[in-house]
Amino acid sequence: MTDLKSFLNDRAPADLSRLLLNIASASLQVRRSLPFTTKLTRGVNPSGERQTEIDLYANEVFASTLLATGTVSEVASEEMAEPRKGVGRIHVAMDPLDGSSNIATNNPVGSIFGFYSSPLPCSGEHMVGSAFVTYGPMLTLTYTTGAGVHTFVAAEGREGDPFILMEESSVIPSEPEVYGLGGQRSDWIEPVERFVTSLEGRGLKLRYGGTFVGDFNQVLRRGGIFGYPALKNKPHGKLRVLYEAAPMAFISKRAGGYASDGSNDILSLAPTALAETTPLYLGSSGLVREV
Ligand code: FDP
Repeated sequence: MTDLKSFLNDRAPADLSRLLLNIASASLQVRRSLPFTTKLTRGVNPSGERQTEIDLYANEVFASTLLATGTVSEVASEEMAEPRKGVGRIHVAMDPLDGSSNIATNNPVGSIFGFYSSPLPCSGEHMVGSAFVTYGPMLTLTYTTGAGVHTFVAAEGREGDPFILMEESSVIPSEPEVYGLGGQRSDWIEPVERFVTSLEGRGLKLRYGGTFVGDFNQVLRRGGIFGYPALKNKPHGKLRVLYEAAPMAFISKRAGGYASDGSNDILSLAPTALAETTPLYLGSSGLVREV
């Protein structure tokens, strides 16, 4: 069994390795608290969404853990109006608890991290790595530092490093199986509606759970496409470029897939605000290019 620490040792730069190991151990702490901190607070995040206790708790755990590594220049978060400053080289943008509206119904949730070499906000062309955690039946950490997408799973009862290698060098399967698109069908722009009708005709299965991390993870493992499209009443979509779209686009592309806003590569977008949103389509390259 290969553990995360020894796997990272000769495959990733030292500062990214340290970040990933610390994210892994902080995710254990977040997972332990998930069942007990689910209430809504009175607060809203910079995108105007009501925050839950666990949004704030996960934000605190990850932000303080990352800053304490000494490798982080700043941490920007979906849950904070301003980044927190540190002393290292890497700029981190994170969604500490993705899909938190799913907690009340006990569906999987996740955490997303993008690692950048430039001050935020900046384009995805400055990404040096990204990662996501799933809190589902398994606690997994999927990451790339540029070469290959690798997944580790937390194994209960292991001393030291509990994360063991589950899948090395993932590639999105060439035969697409699933699709999932956010928003109401009646609000989809016409090309998206036409595309989905065509996918249904080709026998792809609808799999939409309402947590980006969980929904994208299915596409990564089974092939297909996830989208939160441009809507008639929300032309810029819902998902945030820095905190959600670019980190997952980086993983999608490193797993042989693609990610687009409908016209441009997601990683070429240069947001001017931390919480800027974008339409997003990602997964199997052929399907993303088609839509
Ligand atoms: P949530 O609002 O629960 O935090 O990040 C936003 C997000 O979840 C994504 O995880 C998810 O893909 C999407 O919103 C779900 O939106 P809908 O409720 O509109 O389907």
